[in-house]
Amino acid sequence: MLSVVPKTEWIKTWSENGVGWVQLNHENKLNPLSAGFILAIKEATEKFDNDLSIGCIVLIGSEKAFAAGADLKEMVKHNFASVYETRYIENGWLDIPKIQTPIIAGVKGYALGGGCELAMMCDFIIASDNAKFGQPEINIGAIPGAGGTQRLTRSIGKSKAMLAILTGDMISAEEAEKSGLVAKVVSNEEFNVSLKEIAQKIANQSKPLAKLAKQAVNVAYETTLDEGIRTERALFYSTFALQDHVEGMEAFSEKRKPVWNNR
Ligand code: CO8
Repeated sequence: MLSVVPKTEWIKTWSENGVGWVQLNHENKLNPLSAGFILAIKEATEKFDNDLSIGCIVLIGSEKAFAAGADLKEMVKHNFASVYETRYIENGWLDIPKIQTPIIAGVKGYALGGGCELAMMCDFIIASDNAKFGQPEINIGAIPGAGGTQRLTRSIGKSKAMLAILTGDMISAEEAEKSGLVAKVVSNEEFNVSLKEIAQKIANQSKPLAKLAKQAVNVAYETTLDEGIRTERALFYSTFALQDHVEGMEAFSEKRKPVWNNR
């Protein structure tokens, strides 16, 4: 593996009330994803994942784009041997789905190619009404390579995924919400406030409970229904070992809001 230097200068991070914000802040507002950039994104998200005061991570881009795909100026220099030997879409890319903390993609503008794939690696997508999704790789001599053919198909079904991947056409925010790619579309004006509210609501939950719930939902993605139901049941039983389970039950009986101890 060749060493790649993380482009930390293209990442802005801050945290507020248990929400960790990671902004893709490339000098090109289309946020082209180079190997160093994705490594910096991985490092920033992992840092928040390892911070137990953080209950929700939000990945956002610029006003123009979440990310318009692989950095084509970098990709053009590659050949088969170099992508294979440098593990071009492994370093960083394979780590983001392993984040344990709930992670939201907040998409304004373009989420194309690797950008759409990065958004789909998050737990769900909140989109501005100006968002545009797509897997246009076929138009530049490739096919999706960071999970697009798999995650898009599971998300919107074979027919719509085929249409998008074989034509390379963009999917509007409205269509993305209708087909289930996006959890919610909000107007561009209300986007920041709505995204913050959703993230805050998740960050205010019991952190271990939110992580267990995320793990259980992800099993639905990765295995059969029988196996998923078995895993869910085991994870559900495990919540009874948490102080927060006792607190949630007591708060319900006492008709008050639970105070989470995150234990
Ligand atoms: N990479 C590098 N530079 C880019 C990219 C990109 N993906 N997209 C645009 N740029 C550059 C342009 O070359 C231009 O640079 P310059 O000013 O030096 O000429 C500048 O950004 C502005 O671009 P446009 O003038 O084209 O901006 P528009 O607002 O007119 O159009 C679009 C915006 C529609 C997003 C258009 O730029 C576009 O179609 N871009 C390409 C999108 C694309 O094909 N994405 C898929 C890439 S392939 C991929 O993602 C494979 C995923 C595999 C995993 C990733 C591994 C790292």
